[in-house]
Amino acid sequence: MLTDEIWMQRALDLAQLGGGFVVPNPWVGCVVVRDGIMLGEGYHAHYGGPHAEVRAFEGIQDASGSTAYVSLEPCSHTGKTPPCANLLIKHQVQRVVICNLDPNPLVAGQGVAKLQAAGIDVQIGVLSEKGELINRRFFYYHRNQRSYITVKYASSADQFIAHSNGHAQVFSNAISHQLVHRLRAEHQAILVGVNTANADNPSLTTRSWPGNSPLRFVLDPQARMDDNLVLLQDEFPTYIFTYSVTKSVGNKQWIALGSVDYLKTFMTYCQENSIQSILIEGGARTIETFMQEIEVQEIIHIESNEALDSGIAAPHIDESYAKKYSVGSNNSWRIQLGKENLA
Ligand code: AOF
Ligand code: ZN
Repeated sequence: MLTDEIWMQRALDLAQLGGGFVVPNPWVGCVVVRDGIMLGEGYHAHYGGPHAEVRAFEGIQDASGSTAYVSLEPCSHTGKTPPCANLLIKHQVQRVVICNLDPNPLVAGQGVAKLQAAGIDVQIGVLSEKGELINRRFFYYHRNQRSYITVKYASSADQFIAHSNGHAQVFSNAISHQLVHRLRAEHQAILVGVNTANADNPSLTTRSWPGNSPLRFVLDPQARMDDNLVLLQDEFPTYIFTYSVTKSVGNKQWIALGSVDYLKTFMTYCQENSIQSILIEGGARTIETFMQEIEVQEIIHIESNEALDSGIAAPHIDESYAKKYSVGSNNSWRIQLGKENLA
């Protein structure tokens, strides 16, 4: 690896320490280096908190002539914190190395322009593929003005997702359970269909991984959700999307989308409300409807090594497109990547 790549890798590693706490912000890391010595480093640790650059420069007295490695273009807007580009200029950084440009229209090249106008040497694109991968949901949303959709489902070895009567069967082991909770923390919203809500009575919160809980969405065209479900009884907000019912009870909201183009109207609602990413957790009908009507960006299939013999069939999915986790007893598991996969 070249020197710039080594330091950028460090910035990317730091970025990911933001884990389940930064959504819908991107993961960003920053390392300040002079003469081969690291002067400071930091990362964006939680949504609403200081940006990576602020943390990296916190303890530095003199950064003049240094190089700042930032995994995302330094911001140029005054958001919850002042612009990071101004901070780098104030510290008399000589060179800024950036992994990816920030497609957020609030920034979108203006951070780079500010740095260059101040005479700073700017280099863009170091380890850009790695940065694209870790912030894929953030980038997709800002480039397409559309939510990034991840489908996750678990099945038996013979491709059933539940018993015939709709009762749930646990296919996951402790490790895949953690993976699911990590995915929840990394998405802005989680969605299930009404049949899954009524059959499983899920809470859809993040518990087995450090991070925030996603917003909870239920597709319930006919407003058939049972009143006594956790989703309607606990203290967290729930959004229920119907054809024609609009009401709210405490922080539970029913939103009418109409029966024509219901799912497309749902996607428009998400766009208008800046929902960056959605994790679809079932069931089979909801997943299949999404696969048929809406473009899905990522599929995660957790497959048990045990057969169920009968039950509700798993959605028909092109496995070459899915990331498959095979789980077994003793918490063993194996990751099988489809040909179009993200690592
Ligand atoms: C940076 N460094 O560490 C991050 C950046 O709401 P705010 O004020 O936190 O701004 C969020 C936006 O700032 C976010 O959408 C993205 O464009 C950029 N994130 N920029 O220079 C950071 N997290
Ligand atoms: Zn910033």
